[in-house]
Amino acid sequence: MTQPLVGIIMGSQSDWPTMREAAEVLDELGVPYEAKIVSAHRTPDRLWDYGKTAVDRGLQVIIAGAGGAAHLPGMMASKTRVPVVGVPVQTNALSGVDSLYSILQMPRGFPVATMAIGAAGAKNGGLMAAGILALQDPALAERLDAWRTALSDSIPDEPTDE
Ligand code: RP5
Repeated sequence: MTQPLVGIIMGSQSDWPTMREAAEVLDELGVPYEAKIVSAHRTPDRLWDYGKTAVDRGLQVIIAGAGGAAHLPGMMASKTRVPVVGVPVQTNALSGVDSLYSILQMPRGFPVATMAIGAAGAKNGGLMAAGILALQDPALAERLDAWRTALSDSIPDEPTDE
């Protein structure tokens, strides 16, 4: 089995439809990852263990998504020096602004790279992780460049009426 370089973690099964966007783009780019449910509130011991072992297990980026009182990315950043990319999951009550604010305003010293709310944020989280890994991996850098070019090429010059 290929050693995962990216850890995708999320607070709940209900976050998976959002966080799957990160997984899908990593699949497209051929980046090995793992996906786990790790909740700051419901499984704090699991969070602690994950953070404590992340470096030794060879993880190079962690993408952490959570909604509401979204403490997972920040708590993970407090537990490991592996860079943490935070994804605020959209919520029903406050549309994900609660998640965004919970993740964004980290105290000096323990950064989380916060993405946009929801699916776009999760996809960009995957791309951010790939970009970090591509700095040391020329083959991945080529695949990422090609992915970006294909996206640009898919944008039409002019709008149509459908
Ligand atoms: C957070 O609470 C999770 O990240 C999720 O976004 C939110 C709701 O979780 P469920 O009640 O759907 O399990 O911990």
